[in-house]
Amino acid sequence: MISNNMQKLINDQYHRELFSAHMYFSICSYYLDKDLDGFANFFRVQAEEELMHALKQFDYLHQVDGKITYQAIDAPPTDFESIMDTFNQTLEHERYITRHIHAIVKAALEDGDFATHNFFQWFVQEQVEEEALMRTLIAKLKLIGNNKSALYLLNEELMQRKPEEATA
Ligand code: OFO
Repeated sequence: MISNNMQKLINDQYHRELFSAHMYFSICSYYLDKDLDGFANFFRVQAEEELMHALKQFDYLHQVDGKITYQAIDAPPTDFESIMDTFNQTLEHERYITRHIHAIVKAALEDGDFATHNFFQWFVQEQVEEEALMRTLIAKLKLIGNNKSALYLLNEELMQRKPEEATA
C-alpha cells in the first residue's frame, strides 16, 4: 500500500510524462511543416517514449494499490524560433523532469518506500541518457551552423531513430 504523499508525487509525474509527449509531438509537427522528416521522426520517437514512461508509472501505481487522479494536461509550446530552439527547449524540459524524478526518489527514501525508490532508479538512468543525447545534438547543431549539406546529413541520421523496446 503506497502512502498518500507518494501517490500524489507519482500522479503528478505521470501527468508530466504526458505533457512531455504532448510537447514532443508539437515539435514533431513543427518539423513536419518544414519537411524535415528525420527531425520529425526523432521527436515522434521521443514522444512515444514519453508515453511509455507514463504507462510504466500508470502500471506501477496500480500494482501498489494506488490510483491515478486525472488532471488536465497543459498545452505544449507551439512556437519555435529555430531548430536549435527546439533542442534547447527540450534540454531545459528534460532538466526540469530530472529534478522531479530526483525529488520522488528522495521522498521515497524518506518515506521508507523502498519499492518506489527501486522503481524510479530506471528513470534516474533514463534522465542521464536523455540529457546527454540532447547535449550531443546541440553540440552537433553548433558545428553544423549554416551548412545545409551537414544539416541534410543530420536529418538522415535522425531518420534512423527507432522506439526503444518496451520493458516491463
Ligand atoms: Fe523525457 O523523460 Fe520521461 O521521464
